[in-house]
Amino acid sequence: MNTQEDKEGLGSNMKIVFATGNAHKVQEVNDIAKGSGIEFELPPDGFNPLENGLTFEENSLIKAQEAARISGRISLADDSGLCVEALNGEPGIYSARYDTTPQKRIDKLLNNLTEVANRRAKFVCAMTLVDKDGKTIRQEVGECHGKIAHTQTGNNGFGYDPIFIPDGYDITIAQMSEEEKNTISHRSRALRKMIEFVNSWSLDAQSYSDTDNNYSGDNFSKICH
Ligand code: ITT
Repeated sequence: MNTQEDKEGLGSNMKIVFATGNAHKVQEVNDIAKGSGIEFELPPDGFNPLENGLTFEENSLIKAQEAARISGRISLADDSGLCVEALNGEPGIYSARYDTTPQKRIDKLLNNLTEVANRRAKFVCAMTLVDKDGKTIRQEVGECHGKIAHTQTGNNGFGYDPIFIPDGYDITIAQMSEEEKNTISHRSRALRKMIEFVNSWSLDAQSYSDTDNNYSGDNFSKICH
């Protein structure tokens, strides 16, 4: 039988704090992680990170460290957004702050692309896993490429899903089932790499160095860039 420590550490049936205030993200990552032995939980009350990083990677580290600080547990964060080629990558890391409501953000983006022929865009998701002291264990990035539709369609998903048509499709993500979104999304691409890493990693005291801010050893050769 697993002890509480087993369940909340890294091993089979582990529970990891998912550092977000966006409940939809937690639902998505738990759907993607089904069958992996990992379950994600919202952080405790009081999770309010100051997202003042300049990249998706920096902001995901800030969120993961804040969740670890208030929970005292291993935490994973996702910072994500939509980068539009014709807008020089905007809204990018400011996707959640582009305007005051999800509908206004969609309207603003479509307005900014009126009569713009180049509709190329990509969703980006950077994930950072930190230990209970906030030290980086691993970073992974996932992308989903596509284009911005001329009008919004569909009710599934969240955020900019109603105006994003992934490559190889002629429907928006908001017209897809959750299962379909999870086969191609930026979040699923980053998370699958993270799960593969976590499941292949046995926490080895020998491979942990207290003197630097990262883990060392063979399993950690590709750690946080
Ligand atoms: P947390 O910071 O608490 O995680 P958030 O929603 O503010 O929640 P981000 O700072 O990572 O998350 O901002 C991501 C924004 O990018 C999100 O609010 C959406 O507007 C957009 N976005 C990210 N992933 C998306 C997805 O899968 N589908 C549609 N829009 C997405």
